[in-house]
Amino acid sequence: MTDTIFALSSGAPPAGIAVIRLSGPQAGSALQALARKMPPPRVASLALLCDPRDGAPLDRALTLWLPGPATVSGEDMAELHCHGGRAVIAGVEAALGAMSGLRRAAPGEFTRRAFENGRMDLNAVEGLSDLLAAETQQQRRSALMMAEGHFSRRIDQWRSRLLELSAMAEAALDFSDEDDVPDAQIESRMNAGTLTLAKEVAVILAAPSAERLRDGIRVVLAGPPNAGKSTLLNALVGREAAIVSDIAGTTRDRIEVPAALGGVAFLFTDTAGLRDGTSDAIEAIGIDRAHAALEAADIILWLGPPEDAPRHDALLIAAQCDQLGHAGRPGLAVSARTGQGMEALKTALLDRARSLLPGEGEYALHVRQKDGGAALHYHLLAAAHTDDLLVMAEELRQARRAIDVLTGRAGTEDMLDQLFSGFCIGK
Ligand SMILES: Nc1nc2c(ncn2[C@@H]2O[C@H](COP(=O)(O)OP(=O)(O)OP(=O)(O)O)[C@@H](O)[C@H]2O)c(=O)[nH]1
Ligand SMILES: [Mg+2]
Repeated sequence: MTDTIFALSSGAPPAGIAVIRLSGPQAGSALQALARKMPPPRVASLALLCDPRDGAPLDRALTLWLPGPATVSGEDMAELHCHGGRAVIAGVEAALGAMSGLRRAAPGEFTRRAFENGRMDLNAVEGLSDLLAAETQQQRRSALMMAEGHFSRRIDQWRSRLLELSAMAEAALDFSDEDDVPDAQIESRMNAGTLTLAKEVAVILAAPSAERLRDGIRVVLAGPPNAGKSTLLNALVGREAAIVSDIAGTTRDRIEVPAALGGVAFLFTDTAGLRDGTSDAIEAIGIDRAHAALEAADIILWLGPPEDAPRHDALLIAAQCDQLGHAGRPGLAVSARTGQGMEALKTALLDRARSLLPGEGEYALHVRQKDGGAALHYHLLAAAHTDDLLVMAEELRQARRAIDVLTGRAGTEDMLDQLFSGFCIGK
């Protein structure tokens, strides 16, 4: 029989209230043993919890009895909302642990059971993981949509249409051995149906990146030595993260500083000043690193001459405008010292960031989901562009497999282990 698991699901004690959750076939009998009565399902009921071993009172708590399968884990569940003191929690947990068939949950085990019982697919699990880690409102919005299953439901719809197309292909193949072909146009009708589906799936490929949303939009500050990059970085992130001096070549390494502006997560990178022919070996390494950072940048703030900008979409900054003015210098006039132009720069950054992040009612996708979507799209297109029924049926089979990977129906066990172990205990 499956173990019944329990864990403290609320935050670290001491706290006002501690929520201990149970999930598994013995959740009900364990609750009955502690509370000495069974509350009606899904109604919060006050009870004096006593240790079944000696009858000693443990705590007065609010109890919930949630019979499965309509629960988050898909199993019978119970919740004990106790006082949040360490000794209370330890006492209740010790009483639970002494019952046979009950044990402490591993990290993410409640969610793993939800996944295994088909209550959540892999996409919803990832959304939940992102929701627990969300620090900005934008991260929260996208993760919540994912956790609530918006994307999962869309994939389910694609899956049923794909199954219909597959069934048509297999049926047509069966008939093709016989002379009286029931539908002469079957291939072209199937091509059209598959192409429509492929076009819908293509939205996955263009979706904003969840990694970018989580880790921050990568903004790289670059330009010649002494341009004022480090000073500008410090002004943007609001602290002295990088050393500033009037010695050219002060910054040698990449300095990465995460910061949220206007509710959006950014990862700012300060780089070594770019110049040719330095004789300093360490500075030369720094310059190489600066080039590598520029390659991976989402947004470049370029503080040098416009003609030397590393990319045509770099945001041109006329830095130190309090001292150098901006006549004849294209770009946004900014002074990190006086604050002139700083608001305009932040607005420009947010405008650019918005195009890389999910808009209202949209969600971001992880590399895993995009890769899965790309495989699905590839096989659908291949099926849409062949008039050979055998090839079509095989491509549709591959597409079904890609969908199963996307939802986690087909997945490697170690990937799942890694995902669930990233959760906290009690989730
Ligand atoms: N007046 C004025 N001086 C500035 C401003 N920004 C930077 N400076 C000065 O310019 C000098 C160089 O600034 P840094 O921020 O170290 O320049 P950097 O581009 O990081 O230089 P490297 O790290 O050597 O490549 C320092 O003396 C700063 O105080 C500004 O907006 N106004
Ligand atoms: Mg510097």
